[in-house]
Amino acid sequence: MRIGRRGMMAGTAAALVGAKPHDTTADWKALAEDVKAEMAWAWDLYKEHAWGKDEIKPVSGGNSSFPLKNRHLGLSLVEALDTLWVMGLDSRFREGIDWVKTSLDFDVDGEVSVFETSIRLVGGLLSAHHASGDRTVLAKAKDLADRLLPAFASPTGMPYRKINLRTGKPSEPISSPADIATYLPEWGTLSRLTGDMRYRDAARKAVVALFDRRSRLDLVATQIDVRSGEWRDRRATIGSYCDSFFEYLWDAWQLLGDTACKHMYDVCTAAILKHQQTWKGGNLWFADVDFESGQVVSTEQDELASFYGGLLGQGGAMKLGAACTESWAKVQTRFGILPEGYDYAKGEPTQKGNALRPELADAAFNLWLLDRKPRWRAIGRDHFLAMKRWNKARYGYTDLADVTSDPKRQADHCPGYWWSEQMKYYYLLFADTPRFDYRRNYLSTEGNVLLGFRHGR
Ligand code: DMJ
Repeated sequence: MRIGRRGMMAGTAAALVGAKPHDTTADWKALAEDVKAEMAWAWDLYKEHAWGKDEIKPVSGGNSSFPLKNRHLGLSLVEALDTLWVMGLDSRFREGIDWVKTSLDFDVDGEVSVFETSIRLVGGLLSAHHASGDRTVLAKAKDLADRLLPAFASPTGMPYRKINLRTGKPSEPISSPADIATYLPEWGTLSRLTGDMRYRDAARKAVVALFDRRSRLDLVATQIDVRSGEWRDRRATIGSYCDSFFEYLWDAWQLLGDTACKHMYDVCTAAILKHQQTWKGGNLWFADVDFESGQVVSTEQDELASFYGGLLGQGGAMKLGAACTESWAKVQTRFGILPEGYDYAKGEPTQKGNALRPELADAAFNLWLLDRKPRWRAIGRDHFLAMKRWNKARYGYTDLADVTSDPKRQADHCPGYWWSEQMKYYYLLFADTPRFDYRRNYLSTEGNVLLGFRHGR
């Protein structure tokens, strides 16, 4: 049964989630079919109202551009491709691939974020190539990476934050660990597929340059000048600005067998556990601290930090990873949808919106891949059901302006990662699909599958 919009808006905070949090039973196959049906529904609306645009506005039916200003690169379409394929939505996948081959053109006089463009578009095209085997799609990924590559020509080897796609002129030298060091899995894959090692080498040099500038406590802060290598901020966090730096140290080891990255991951993780790990009321959190003294500077957590339990689990710290994910799952149970910011010391949201985020589902999926405990599936189920209840709008799924209001207030934006991340995590968690190798796989920070698709099924 589909609940009507009016029905979705009714109800109290206590009744937000579709099933009791610790109930780990469900008809998983039926849930997987439901996820797939929602994906098909959203794709068809995107096709009708925003085809080739970056992002649909799910409430008004308009569109918005990202990562360029006022020019579109079909971001949502590219991000959706491997999700469509793994769900078996083959005709939709083919129409998306056809659009990429005939209409996607990166020769645009405009500035993009190097990091966002790489994880979303280079990564999206590489996973679409993995799904389709189509060399034209790979050529598009290479063309885009070639346009981003000049950003790495700084005195330190750490990339500028932005670059003009046509002229190759870099800009914005003040950058963050996430912007600097979230490339190796995609760019290493591109090097492997093309035989051109420049991508991997540039990405690797940037990682090492950043790691070498860590403090004596082995912590990194959020802002650094890529020209001088001088830090411009002192706050160490596992959240926004730093999150995927840690993730890609582990991932470069996992996907590329890079032992130096494994070492860097171990060093960074030991420092985080020593200086940032905080227990409050039995819940595990990670304080923001001064990167040189270790003093706590903030007890606010970004929602983005809720991915971290999955990473800890992957790195071998399963108990801590599970505890971290359970801390966030309690916040999910309390608000239905996680707020963008949450202060664990006060037990209050600090930013009441939610940008249709996938991180808790990401952590649940990663933990489930490791130990197959039904609890992680249940967290993913609750994430999905709450999203269906609160984020569904006339033209697709939208972000929320306030998760604490009753009813929750919708905004009007569907970010590209929605197509690549949570819809895929839910489906893979519930479906047991033969198209995916559940033992040997790799999903990027954007959920792009760079290893693990099984063809002929
Ligand atoms: C995604 O673009 C990636 O996961 C990134 O690393 C940080 N988070 C967003 C989605 O919230």
